[in-house]
Amino acid sequence: MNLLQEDSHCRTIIHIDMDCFYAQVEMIKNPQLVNVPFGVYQKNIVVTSNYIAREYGIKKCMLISDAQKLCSNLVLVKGEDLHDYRQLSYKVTTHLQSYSRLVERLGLDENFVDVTQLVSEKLNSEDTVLGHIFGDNLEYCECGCKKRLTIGSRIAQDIRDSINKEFKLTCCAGVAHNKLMAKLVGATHKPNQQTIIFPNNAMDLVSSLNELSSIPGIGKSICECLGSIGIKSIEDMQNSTPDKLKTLFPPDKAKYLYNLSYGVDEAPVKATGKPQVIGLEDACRPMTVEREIKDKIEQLLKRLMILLNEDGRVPRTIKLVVRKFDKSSKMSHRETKQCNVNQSIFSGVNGKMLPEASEKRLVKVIMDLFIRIVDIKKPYHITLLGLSFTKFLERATGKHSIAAFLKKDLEVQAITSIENMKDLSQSTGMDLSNSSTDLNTDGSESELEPSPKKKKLSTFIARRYLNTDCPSPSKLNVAELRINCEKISDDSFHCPPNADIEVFRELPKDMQRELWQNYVRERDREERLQVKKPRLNTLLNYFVKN
Ligand code: DCP
Ligand code: MG
Ligand code: MG
Repeated sequence: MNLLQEDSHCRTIIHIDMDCFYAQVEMIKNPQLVNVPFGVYQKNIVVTSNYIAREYGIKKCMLISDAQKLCSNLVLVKGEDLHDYRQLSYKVTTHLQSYSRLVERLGLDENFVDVTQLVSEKLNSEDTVLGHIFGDNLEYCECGCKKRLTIGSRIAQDIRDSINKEFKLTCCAGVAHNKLMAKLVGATHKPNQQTIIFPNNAMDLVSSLNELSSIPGIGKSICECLGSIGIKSIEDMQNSTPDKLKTLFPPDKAKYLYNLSYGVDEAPVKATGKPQVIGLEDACRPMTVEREIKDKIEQLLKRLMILLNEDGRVPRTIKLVVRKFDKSSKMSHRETKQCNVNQSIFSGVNGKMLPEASEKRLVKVIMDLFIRIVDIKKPYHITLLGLSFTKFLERATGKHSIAAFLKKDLEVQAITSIENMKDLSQSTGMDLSNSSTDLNTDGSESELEPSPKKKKLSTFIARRYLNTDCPSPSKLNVAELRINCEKISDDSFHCPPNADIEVFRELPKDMQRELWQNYVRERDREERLQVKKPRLNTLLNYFVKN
């Protein structure tokens, strides 16, 4: 089987890796570090260092003591709080999303960007390569990949320039027709450089690696498995067969791994959005009384609100993690519970702070979760508490936006449902209509999703407008939407399907029209997409359209 024939060159992928990422962030925070050798450490390990320190031979993940032997005047900066690294990391990813909606994060400092669409729009532009070219095989393929990748190299330069301008960060880029090649080739010239590889040199690049584990996607445990059937090097793998690998891995995985050894990688760049969870946890000396727990929760909540504020979305769920220490068995045990939170809690957020009353409500919600995990009538020893928010809505923009209007409507509904429950929830902001998280008997986490009810109009529209995680119209069945459409007046607009007609009727006429028109626009677009190959949407397109 000639696997290389399966290797399509139609994509253009750029891999971006920030230079000495944590160190760069520290240099932005403290410019005095720029001209001295310094390392960022966690516990007793230097996790990275600036490039001046690397000239002394300091490598990532060296023991501090070893690093100091190499460079006696090494400055050390603690890097255990990842907050600033994470913050800049997401900013970079968001920035990259203006080049393509297909941006995939890999760790904190790397992103794959599939710029195939952008390249196709620039096919008439200048085509001399920017940056280094890997390999010396000049037998170019006829499929047009040479031109596409060349344009990709110019986009990579543009991306790197813009990252530098926007964030004062330097990075490396690799340009290739697949993710594997883009990542590998980007690392061939560092720092602050970029390299392109054409497919005819892919085998040379793979073969230049020292060991199997240097291939991204082949980690330690896979290497151990492969070793058990005598595959110890990249060459061994190339001389093996997918059938042989199938004795260890499922067929798809076997083929995927085998292909990697030939530089073939069909894996798509998967768009990664914002994180699904924003959370933090703190280990602590054993806490045994409720007051200590409450203090800790208040501290955690304050820090969590800073992260939430930076993220900009509104969470629908809060989760508490508790680690209990059992004195008799000397064992620790983690338990998690979550519940929905009323959106209204976040409506008056001022900067990073929750209004005092909202904070109290939220702390009460969390303490209620705690009491559901820990029997406070009996002695307990809590050695870790964690808090996280999940299931987000985008925050409404503009006071008078439809989103803001509908968000208010959401709150009214939530409050109504709490009032109907007439108990605990009123003071706490817990939305009891969906708080039935039960601890499994084994103590493991259980996350109950809301039952798939018909969506309320407010939810439906708010999600549409707030651009959140609801199924996109593309995932809805267009025919079904049509059938469910209900005409509400003699005007030419209707209630969008799957929506609550009662609430829709309450909306001002111009909003009804706008909502209907939006729905029709989406529906028509959807139909067009079914016959046409999808046109990639850039973030810019999205905003222009909306
Ligand atoms: N990191 C870590 N533990 C590791 C490796 C890295 O905490 N074992 C952190 C520190 C790095 C960041 O992740 O700054 C990104 O990892 P990279 O491997 O990309 O390393 P750098 O960006 O620091 O350096 P380079 O310029 O080689 O990319
Ligand atoms: Mg890096
Ligand atoms: Mg990296």
